[in-house]
Amino acid sequence: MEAAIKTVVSVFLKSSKGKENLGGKEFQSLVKGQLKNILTDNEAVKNMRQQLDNNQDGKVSFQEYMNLIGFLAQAVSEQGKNAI
Ligand SMILES: [Ca+2]
Repeated sequence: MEAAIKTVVSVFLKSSKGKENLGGKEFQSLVKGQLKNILTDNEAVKNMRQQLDNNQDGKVSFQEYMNLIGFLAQAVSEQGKNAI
C-alpha cells in the first residue's frame, strides 16, 4: 500500500511537471498512460475532468486528483474482485 501511495503521488508530479495543477492535456495523457483500462474513451475522460474540477478553473489540482483516485477505487470495488 505504501508503494501504491508513492505511485499515486509520483504520477501526479511527473504529469504536472512540478506544477500545482494538471491542465487538460496533461490530465488526458496521465489517464491514457496510467488508467487506460479503467477510463477508455475520450468523452469519459473529459467528463471526468469536468466533474473533478471543483473550483472550475479548468485544471486538476492535487486535491481534485485525489478525488479521482477515490472515485476509481470505489468503481473498482463495485466491480468486485474479479476486476482486479
Ligand atoms: Ca480545478
